[in-house]
Amino acid sequence: MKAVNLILVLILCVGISSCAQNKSLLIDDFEGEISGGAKGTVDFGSGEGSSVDVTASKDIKYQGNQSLKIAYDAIGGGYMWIARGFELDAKNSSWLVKHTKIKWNNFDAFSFYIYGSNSKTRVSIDIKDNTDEMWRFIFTDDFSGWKQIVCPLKDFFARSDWQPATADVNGIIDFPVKSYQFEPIAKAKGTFYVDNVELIKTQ
Ligand SMILES: [Ca+2]
Ligand SMILES: [Ca+2]
Repeated sequence: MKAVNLILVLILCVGISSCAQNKSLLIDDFEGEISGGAKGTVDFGSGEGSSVDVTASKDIKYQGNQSLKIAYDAIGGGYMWIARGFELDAKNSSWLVKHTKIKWNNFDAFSFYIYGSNSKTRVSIDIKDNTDEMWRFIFTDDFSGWKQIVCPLKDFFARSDWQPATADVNGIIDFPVKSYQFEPIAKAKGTFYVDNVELIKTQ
């Protein structure tokens, strides 16, 4: 009986450890209303001549009924942001999971499903940490169709061009992360789509 118990314990341990390695947490899926403004579900805007339009896409989607469609025109000297998360101006832009309820130590990367058009546009993905410090990861739209973009936390770098006035720039990604946002880097014009956003464990 002891040997059988030992085997059962071993099987259980292997099961638990493989579950831990494959752990992922869906934090955004872009189902439901997509809208801007103070009561919007997406916090987005632009300035200095750049423009952006954010809508739901029912035809091009990775999962569910829709994805987030981002049509951008980024000019030199302009700026834009498309953000989801907490403590944003758009009051209904929360993720599926409250950031303060997430066990951040269980994950080491953000993952985004992006539908590209091989435009060669470089797109910034910024995250805002718990000291309002902005961290940046950049991917290039050099693919067509859906692709999982994995952004290891260790590969984010603190933005040197701009930080919020409220930021404590302490050089550490402080948890919980509050929000993420996209910004295509000028000069660029095109469209990309975003669906399932997950926190994942890569190692
Ligand atoms: Ca979706
Ligand atoms: Ca920080």
